[in-house]
Amino acid sequence: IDATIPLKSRSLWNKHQVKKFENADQFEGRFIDHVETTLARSLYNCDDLAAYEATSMAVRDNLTIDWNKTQQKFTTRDPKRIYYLSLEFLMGRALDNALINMEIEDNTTDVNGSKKTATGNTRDMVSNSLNELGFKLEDVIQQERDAGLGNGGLGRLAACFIDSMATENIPAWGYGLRYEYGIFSQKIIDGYQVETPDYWLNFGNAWEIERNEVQFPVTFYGYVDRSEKNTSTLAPSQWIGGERVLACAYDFPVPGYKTSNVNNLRLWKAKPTTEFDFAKFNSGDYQNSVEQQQRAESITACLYPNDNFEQGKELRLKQQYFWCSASLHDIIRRYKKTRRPWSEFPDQVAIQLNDTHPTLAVVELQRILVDLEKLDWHEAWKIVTATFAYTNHTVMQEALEKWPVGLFGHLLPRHLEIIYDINWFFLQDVAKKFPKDVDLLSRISIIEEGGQERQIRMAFLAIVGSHKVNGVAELHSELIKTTIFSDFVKFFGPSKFTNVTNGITPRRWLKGANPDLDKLISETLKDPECNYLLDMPALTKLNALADDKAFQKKWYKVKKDNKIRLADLIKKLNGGVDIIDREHIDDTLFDVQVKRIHEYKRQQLNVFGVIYRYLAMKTMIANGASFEEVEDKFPRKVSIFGGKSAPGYYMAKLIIKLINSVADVVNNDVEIGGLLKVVFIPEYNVSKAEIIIPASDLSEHISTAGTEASGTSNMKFVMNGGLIIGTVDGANVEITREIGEDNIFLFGNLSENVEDLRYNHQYQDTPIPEDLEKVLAHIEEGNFSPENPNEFQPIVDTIKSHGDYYLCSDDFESYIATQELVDQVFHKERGEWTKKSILSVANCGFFSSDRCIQEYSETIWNVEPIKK
Ligand code: 4GP
Repeated sequence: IDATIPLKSRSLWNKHQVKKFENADQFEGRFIDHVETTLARSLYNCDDLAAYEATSMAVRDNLTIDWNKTQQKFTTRDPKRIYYLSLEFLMGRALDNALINMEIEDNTTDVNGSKKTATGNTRDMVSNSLNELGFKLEDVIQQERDAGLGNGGLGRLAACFIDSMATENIPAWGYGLRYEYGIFSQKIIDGYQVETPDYWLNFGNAWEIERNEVQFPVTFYGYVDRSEKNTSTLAPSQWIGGERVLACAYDFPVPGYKTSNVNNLRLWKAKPTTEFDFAKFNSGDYQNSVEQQQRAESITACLYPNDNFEQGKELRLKQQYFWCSASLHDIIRRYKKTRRPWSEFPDQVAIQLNDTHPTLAVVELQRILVDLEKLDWHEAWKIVTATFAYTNHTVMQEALEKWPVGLFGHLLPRHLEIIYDINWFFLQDVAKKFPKDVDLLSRISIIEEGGQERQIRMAFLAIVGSHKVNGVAELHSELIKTTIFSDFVKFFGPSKFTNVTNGITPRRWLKGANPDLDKLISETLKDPECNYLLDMPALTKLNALADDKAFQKKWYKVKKDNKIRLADLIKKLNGGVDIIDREHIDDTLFDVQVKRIHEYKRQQLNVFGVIYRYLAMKTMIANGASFEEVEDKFPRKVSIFGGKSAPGYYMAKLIIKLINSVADVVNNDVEIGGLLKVVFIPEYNVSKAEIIIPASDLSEHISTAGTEASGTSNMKFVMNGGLIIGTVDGANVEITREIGEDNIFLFGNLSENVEDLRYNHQYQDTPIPEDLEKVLAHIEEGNFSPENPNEFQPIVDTIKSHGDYYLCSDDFESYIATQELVDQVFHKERGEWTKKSILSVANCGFFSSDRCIQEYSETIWNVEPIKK
């Protein structure tokens, strides 16, 4: 639609040009406007929730104005665009982040009559205004529900990336789904995880703009017309669809830091079409046809709550196609406005596949080009493969997506034909290149044969359909080349495969989560405007202060205050009763493991370590040791856990119960005099992470070597001055390189030994270390489950009887020895500890997600930032 305003009317539009608030007074005006009109409230009934909504809408108004300008600029300059397709965007809260990122230019003048610039302190200004208006920013912020549209690492990475793309002035949009229900909320009842639905939109959502004008029909089921003259699957074909739904766009402005660039996150919601099924109506089945229409909305109702695991449900595939189809049509509509030929599409459009979830976009683009745009098959395929790039996030078999061809072909008959054709041409090329290697064809085929039913290997399809494939940390990127994708390296050559080590946004994870540390850093660097957040390597200036006693004191004060803030949260969650001993908070090591609960992440190893410590303390006491002697050997420590288990993951749920049962025993044992405490924080999410991470002295990243692709919370902890105990896995490797091996506590077997160790467990009965035997025996005796002594037997069995797949027994002794070293440095060499903490922050610059986006831009997308 061309809805341009005629020239003669434009002066009127310009006269009423909407303006951003640029100072406190204007913000206050906007705030009251929204309270009294948008919210229809008044000064007599404006509570914190209304204040949150009004503040958000005032801030959103500013962002929207910049959003419009940004999009107009992109339209005029017509740069190459980046589209980041992710089924998950784990955004957390938006208001505080927007206040940090948003710059305003204060248009009030100072005493000399010149304009004051109030850059970088929008948050302080809004905070003062809210005070004047009768509110506290901290309380107002608390009113916001987390946008939990993701499971864990993969979804949070997407959220960090869109922040960095906006900050780096990259013309990029994110595309995802607007789930009505985000990741479930976790209650802990009697120690067990109980899931309840997260209807996060209960109070509306001040950050979204519903775009009723952007709607695309999406079709499922049906059949392909293969009448006599339409026999070739390579020629334009007609798919006669069955079910039809509408994809409606909801936009979320994504502000960059210290730039007026505001990018877009477009999320799709499924709605029924307004088309009426006359056949049903005529047969009198009105009720049924309404119900069928309503079913459309179920497509975007809920996020699948699995992390590193694929369930293979039809509705999930429906979600994927719905999202890919709508996004591609939107992308193409925008491209077509430039009136360029199809051949230039890959020069103007780069699409990044965040894992295999959006791989259908590859097939959908081929379908659009061949069936609708009538391009020659091969010409189309050239365009497709030059457009897409694929990021792999895991090597674990159970997480690799596969779809049975029956289910797939029923839902998407034309797409199945196209996949067969893609595979056919691909296998021909493979056979040509390696004519003698007959096994290769079945290994490398996009279609897996041999099982009960043929399956489509989505990762293989993503590789064949992309021009670049990347892993997310060096070790991981090497592993995918030598294991799951080795045949593809052989065929395509190694240059198709690359690495971009993950990163995190320092705006949310340092300035937002840890305002005191941000303040200390900006004062120390004499950088009151916090420009360092755009140039994290500038933090290396802190190296010079690592030994400075006065600086160390200020540094530890920040940590201590953050520990108090966490102790407050834990107290609140515990019904107002303190678990952590306030008096000794300085001498208590906060040892944290927060992440999804998964056997490969080995929370069980951590609990075994806790039980070992507890039993060793009890033995000392039984042997007559004094409190001081016990404290000397096992100084004060609180082990903090948090994380959700997939609802259907039996073993992970049992691990949660074990942690809570151990906590019950340990925390109530007066004999150990409070030297050890165990806490499980329920409902771990982004906003809880923002309180937990800055408070850690030590955090645990202890996955079996070779299983954690990267990890990103490890980076968050380091950026907040927490030390790490970890295995040589994922990004721990690069963290060690950047901050120095003296500043990280590494332990355990290396990934190259994992296969042999597993083999030994299966065929040679590897002995279990004595200390671990004792721990397991204590569990088996029912000491943590007196009412149901066998409750935790399955956990013990994984190690004793089922081959200890995650190698807890192989790493146990070095884990315990390393924990002893941790105790020693924390309790006996505090200066050294604080030095390590300072050095961690000073050298964490590499882990800014801005660096990731620069790497993707240069090596994969071939795109440059848009300058002002
Ligand atoms: C996760 C990986 O497990 C984690 O190591 C990585 O840091 C993160 O992706 C971001 O790259 N993978 C998943 C998944 O969440 O479901 O595959």
